[in-house]
Amino acid sequence: MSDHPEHVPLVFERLDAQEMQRVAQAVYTRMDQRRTVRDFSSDPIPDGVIEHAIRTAGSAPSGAHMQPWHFVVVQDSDVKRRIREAAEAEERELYAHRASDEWLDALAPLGTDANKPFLETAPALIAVFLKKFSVDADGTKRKNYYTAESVGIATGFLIAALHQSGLAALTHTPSPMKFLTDILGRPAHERPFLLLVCGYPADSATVPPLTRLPLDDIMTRV
Ligand code: IYR
Repeated sequence: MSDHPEHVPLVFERLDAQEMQRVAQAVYTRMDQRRTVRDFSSDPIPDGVIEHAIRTAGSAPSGAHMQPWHFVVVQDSDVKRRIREAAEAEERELYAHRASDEWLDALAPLGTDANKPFLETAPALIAVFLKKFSVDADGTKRKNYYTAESVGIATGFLIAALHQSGLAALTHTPSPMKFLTDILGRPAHERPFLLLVCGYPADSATVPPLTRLPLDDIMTRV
């Protein structure tokens, strides 16, 4: 029973223990196959796949249910080219001047540099924006809460949904990303959060031989 008469009954399906264990393991096995990809094919993405992944992202929990996110899907070649040019200009600064030696050493195993051809090759870029506040239809401003946590969770949902749908993605964070606000014409109260590059891996794609920390290193029981 709830003290909130406007609330509605929860829809929740309990699985039996065996089914839970099977599903938990299957989800882990599938998610553990996800790898960040930096070499993309230009093959187009079937209609509706990105839209559903963004619906999934939009189902994430958020502070006071303010849903402080906006997703811009970029498929136009000219806009992708402008984003690539602006991102590479920032990345050249980063690799040549802004990044410390410690940072460059940490990046070395990934084999990254200032060249970002995937920003044009990949069929879709999803620019994720964080809204410090929302503006209602009548122009009223509403403050949003825990925006970084909320948008981070939604982006995790998005990456998982793209992977489950059979697409590869790259979390790209050229810094600073103000150029995304300008090129994509977003309002000043939205802050670029990150850029997700989406598509199929190129046939020749390789990935660094990363390992994941074992459970004992990432989990403590008390
Ligand atoms: N934004 C740069 C550098 C970079 C930084 C981190 I932390 C990475 O995990 C990967 C790259 C780039 O995209 O090359």
